[in-house]
Amino acid sequence: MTPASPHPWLTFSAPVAAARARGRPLVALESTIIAHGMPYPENVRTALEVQGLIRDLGAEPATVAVMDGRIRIGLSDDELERLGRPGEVAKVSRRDLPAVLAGGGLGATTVAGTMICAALAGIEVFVTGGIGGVHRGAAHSFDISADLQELARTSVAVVCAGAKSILDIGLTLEYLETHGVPVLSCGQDNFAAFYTRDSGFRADYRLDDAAAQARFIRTKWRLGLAGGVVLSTPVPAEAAMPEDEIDALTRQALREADEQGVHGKAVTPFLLSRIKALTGGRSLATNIALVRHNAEVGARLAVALAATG
Ligand code: PSU
Ligand code: MN
Repeated sequence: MTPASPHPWLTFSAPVAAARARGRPLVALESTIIAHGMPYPENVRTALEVQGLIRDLGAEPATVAVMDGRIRIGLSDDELERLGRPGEVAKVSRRDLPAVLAGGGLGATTVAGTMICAALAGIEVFVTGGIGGVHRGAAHSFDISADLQELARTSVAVVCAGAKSILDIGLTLEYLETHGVPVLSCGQDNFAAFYTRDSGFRADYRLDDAAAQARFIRTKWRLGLAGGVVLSTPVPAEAAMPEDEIDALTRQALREADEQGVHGKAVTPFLLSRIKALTGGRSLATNIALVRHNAEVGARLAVALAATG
C-alpha cells in the first residue's frame, strides 16, 4: 500500500521510488545489523548480497537508516559502505529517532526503529536476522528490547530466524502473547533460535506457504488488529551451530557482560561480538546464512502480500 503523499521526513532512493511508482513489492531491511551486528567488511558484503537476493525474487529491497536529518528508505552502495565502516554510528530505536533525525547524525535503525520507518513508508514486510527480546535475568535488569513493544503497536510483518539464545526465549514469547503479536513459523513447528534451528518452544501457527502467510497477515490488518506479526524461519541446517557449544559460549559471554558492567543498548552488540570471537568467526557465517535465508522468505511474502491487494 503506497501512501499518496509520503511523510516529509522520508527520502526514497531512486530504485525504491521507481518500485513504489510501479506497485512492485518492497522489503525493508534494518541497518543496526550492518553497523553494530556484524564486522566490516562482511557486513557490507552481506547487505549487498541480501539486496540482490530480494531483487531476484521480484521485490525491491529498501535498507533503512537515518542520514543528514532524513529517514532514508533505500541506500546506495556508497551509503551502505558509510554505515558499515568502523566509526560512530548511533543505534536508533524508538526513543532515539527524534534525537538522531533532529541532530543530523548518522544512525542505524534497530528492528523497532526500522518498523517505525517502514510503516511511515507504507512497507509491510521487513527482514532482519533475529528480533530483540526479553533478556535472561530481566527480572533484575528490566532489560526487555523495545523491539517487542514496537511489534505490539506497529503493523509490519517481521521475518527473522527467531530470537537468540542470549535472550530468554520463553519469556520473549510470553511477552508477545500478552501483547497479541502472532508468532508464525515457516518450515517447522517450533520458533527458531537464531544460531540453532529449534528454540524448544512452539510457534503459534505454522504456515509454510507464502500465500497462506499473506492471507493470515492481511486478515489481521483488515480486521483492524494493528500491530506486527513475527514470521520465524530456521537457519538452513548445514549452517546451524551445535546447540551445546552455543549454549556454553552464550553463558560465558553473558558472564563477561555482567563482570564488565555492560548495560543498556550496548548489551546486544557486546554479546554478538563476543560470541563471534569465541567461535573463531563461525557464528558470523551462521549469521550471514540465516539473514540470506530470511531475505528469501521475506521476498516471497512481500510478493504474496502484494497479490492480496
Ligand atoms: N539480533 C541479532 N542481530 C542484531 C540485532 C538483534 O541477531 O544485530 C539488533 C537488532 O537491530 C535488534 C537490536 O533490533 O539488536 C536489539 O537491540 P536491544 O536488545 O538493545 O533492543
Ligand atoms: Mn536492551
